[in-house]
Amino acid sequence: MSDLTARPEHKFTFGLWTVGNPGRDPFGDPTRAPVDPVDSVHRLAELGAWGISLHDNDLVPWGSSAAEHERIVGRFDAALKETGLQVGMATTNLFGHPAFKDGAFTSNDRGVRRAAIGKAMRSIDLGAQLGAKTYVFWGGREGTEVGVAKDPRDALDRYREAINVLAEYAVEQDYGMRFALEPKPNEPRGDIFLPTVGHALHFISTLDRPEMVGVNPEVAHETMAGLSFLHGVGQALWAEKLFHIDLNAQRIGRYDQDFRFGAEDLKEAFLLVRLLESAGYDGPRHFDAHAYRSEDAAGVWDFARGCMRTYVALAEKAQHFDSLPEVQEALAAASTPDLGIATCDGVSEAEVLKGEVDGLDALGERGYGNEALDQLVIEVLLGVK
Ligand code: GLT
Ligand code: MN
Ligand code: MN
Repeated sequence: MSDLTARPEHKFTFGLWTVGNPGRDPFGDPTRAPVDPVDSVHRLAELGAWGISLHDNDLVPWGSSAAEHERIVGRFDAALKETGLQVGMATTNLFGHPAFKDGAFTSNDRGVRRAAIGKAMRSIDLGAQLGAKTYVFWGGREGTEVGVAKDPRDALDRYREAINVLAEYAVEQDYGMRFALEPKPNEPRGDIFLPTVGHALHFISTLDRPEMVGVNPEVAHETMAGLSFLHGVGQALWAEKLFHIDLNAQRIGRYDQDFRFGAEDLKEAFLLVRLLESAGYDGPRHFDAHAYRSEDAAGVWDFARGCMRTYVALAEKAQHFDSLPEVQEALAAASTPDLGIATCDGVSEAEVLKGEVDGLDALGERGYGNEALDQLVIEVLLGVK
């Protein structure tokens, strides 16, 4: 039996809101008691996590006085120091307050937009104080149900303005932070701006400081849109923009399920872990998921342990898979390594390339062995190979 115990070097992190999720849904009340963030720090450290992430208001409830703020942050910081847990990323709650009902950075109300930027600045200060080097922006309310109410071009101008101002602020304060934008297609808004990794990557290229901003893709979000998460992450890596990642599980076509990592589509989870590990991704493996609503307090820690064990197991399976000679043969039969070779030497070859069109009939004869290759993935996952 392999040892699937999580260790800090695996760089696993959890949001305070994930293990602290009380099991509320749109149809029902909480099924679990609130969790003290300090307890979450201790429990996660015991389970072998490397770090934690937070929204400003996960830690300091909205409406706390300055004195309460100081006391809460001091107590939390002491727990971090005691356990050695890091803050892998920080973010702002720009979705919970009623004022953000029409959006935060993209609200039609200029006053709301200004307050949203101010709230993010305060929250960036808090993140910096706790040592966060990555700052995430999930624009959950940045969208609309009523297309006629917002010109998407104006909304993108305002979104860009907010990120530019905040990037400038973080640089001015010398926080040494990078930003990561988290795409999502819908929920809680009917349609959200920057719905996919691809939209976000292009948006980043239009910013004042594009080098400082990357993406934070989430399994559930790309999958909700019916897209391949593997390809989304692949493109983010290719663009050198994978600054952070939200791991969980999701079935296509459902609400945002945020299930335990690996709980759905194990093959996609395997391919994802294999990609992250082989690409040398060195950021936090962040679980943005929560326990089923049916769980009690103990079930929450089963959930957290499960996310990490599954990741470790899949990383091990990926290594095993690639070490099998028959897998290497099957990859060669599929010409997988050939895709890494440049296709041509430039236009000087034009006449040769045109001549090669005549070879298409012969080229159409071959098979790619993909059935056998994919079956190897399944058999490795089933533990029979
Ligand atoms: C919220 C959302 C997540 C985001 C978090 C960061 S909060 O739970 O569903 O996907 O990552 O704001
Ligand atoms: Mn997320
Ligand atoms: Mn989600």
